[in-house]
Amino acid sequence: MGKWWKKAVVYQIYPKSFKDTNGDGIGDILGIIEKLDYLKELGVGALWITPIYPSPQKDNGYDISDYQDIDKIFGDMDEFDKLLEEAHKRDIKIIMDVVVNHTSTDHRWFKEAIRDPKSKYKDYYIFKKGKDNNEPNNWVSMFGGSAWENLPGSDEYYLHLFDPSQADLNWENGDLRREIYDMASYWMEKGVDGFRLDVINLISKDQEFPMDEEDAPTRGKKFYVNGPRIHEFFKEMNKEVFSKYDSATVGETMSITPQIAIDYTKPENKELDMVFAMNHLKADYLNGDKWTYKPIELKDLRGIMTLWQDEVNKNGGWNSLFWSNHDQPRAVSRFGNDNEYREKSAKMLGTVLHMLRGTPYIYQGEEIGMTNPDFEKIEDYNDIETINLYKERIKSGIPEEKIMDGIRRQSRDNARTPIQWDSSENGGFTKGKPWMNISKNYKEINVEENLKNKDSVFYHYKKLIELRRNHDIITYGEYRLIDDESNNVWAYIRKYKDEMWLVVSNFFKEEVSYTIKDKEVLERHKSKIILSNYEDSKEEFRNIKLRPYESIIYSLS
Ligand code: TEU
Ligand code: CA
Repeated sequence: MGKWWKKAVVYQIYPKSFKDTNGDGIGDILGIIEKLDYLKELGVGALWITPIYPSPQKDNGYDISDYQDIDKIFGDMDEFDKLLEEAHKRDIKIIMDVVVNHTSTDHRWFKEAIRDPKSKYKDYYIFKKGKDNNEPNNWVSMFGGSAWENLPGSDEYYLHLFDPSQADLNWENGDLRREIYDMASYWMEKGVDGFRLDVINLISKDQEFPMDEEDAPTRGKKFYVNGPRIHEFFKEMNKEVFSKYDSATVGETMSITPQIAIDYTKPENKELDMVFAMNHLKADYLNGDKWTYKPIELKDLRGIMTLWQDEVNKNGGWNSLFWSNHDQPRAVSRFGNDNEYREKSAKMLGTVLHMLRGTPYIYQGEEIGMTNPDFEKIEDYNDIETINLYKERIKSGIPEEKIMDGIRRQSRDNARTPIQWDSSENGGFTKGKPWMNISKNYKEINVEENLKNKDSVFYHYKKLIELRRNHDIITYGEYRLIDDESNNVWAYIRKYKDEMWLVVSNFFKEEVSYTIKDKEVLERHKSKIILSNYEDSKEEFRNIKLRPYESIIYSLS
């Protein structure tokens, strides 16, 4: 208890698309500084900034070529120092994003490893000899194709779980680990407040590098996710770096269960503070395929999120709460209604998430209800995963319209269009040509409009953040689902000391009559509305007529 990151709301910035100040069409550090007052007005306690280190930008910065500098497209170290100072002046913390599972093949270590096979840097990566003129094993890359890249003119391959330009690091090597810890300490000494650690549960690989006998689309995964030495590496990193600071670490993780999350985040284990678990973001995958759509069943979504609330909370771990990030579609388009009920459903989603137990993350633009852009053609997309997928599926004969339908729904670019600041050209994001097209709806949906209208999504988010600041029940209270039957309503309570809050939300556009059957709730007789997305919601909480996407927080006594 008492940790700052348990009370804070974190706002994720994808700098490329946040705010451009020099007209090159790419958002920059000065753009973040310019908008700090806006973020202060929203009330967030910390910013998570996706990678801004030098990078060839093949994967928008998740391909780092120098860990201890700033990419020129974003600015320089003086500007970064200024950002730190200006953020701290406003009581906003800065969480850096770092990728230590792999580096760009433009990193000096990798170049040295290739240039001089005897250099110590060779063992910083995972080079293996091929087998009978084939790859060392049959693992596949998360971005399609083999996970191994051949060094031209040799029988050697290096491992890349992502793009061939992202070479996996060899965490078995103690010197490499030392370099990583020194690098992280360098940023901590500068005054940053923590790290988001990219795909951090992939760093320990099974050293046998076995063939995967199962013919799954993710072949190899079981040999590198939550691998043999993972706890040892987390503990070492914690001891060498984070234990020395009042910092927050949040690990991005893949394929985990609540039990694994607890093991990573239990304070006494001294590993990570929080993890991002993606389980609830697969509710619309048909048979596990991200690109084939299945309508979301509220029961599934609520069930997964409740399981995480129950298990992790009871066992001393800590959840991170999020609907979206830079790899995901826009929350309102995916879980709400981005037409008629855009504002209502965006507010409902905000309420449901922010009243859960854990640390909420807001992805830039979510606070104004930004939507997926619905781009027409593949040329409008930029993301490496999307482009590879498109090529792969065209080759395998899948009709283009079907592929594009999947891309429109699921492409990571949905989240990466520039922030819509106002109704001027390019939504006020840049005076130049934006690196990626802005969504066509920027004239209606933008920050300026939101700030003018006291009833906007922005002010709803601001209230949710304020509530968290002022009411310990949100941070520390127990969560309990009071109904796992309803197909359209998610109703839960929070309890702390003698306080009880009830959160009831309609996830659909059809009106619904909802009757509370929970005994403990019915023992309470008086109610006060803490927040609703309708002006005239009624205090009667036992039988509620919920209008489209209506979402109400009651305090019961
Ligand atoms: O993402 C990890 C990851 O594999 C998925 O989230 C992926 O983006 C996608 O959803 C698979 O369908 C992290 C970063 O968040 C992402 O931006 C990077 O591209 C990736 O690691 C590699 O560094
Ligand atoms: Ca710029």
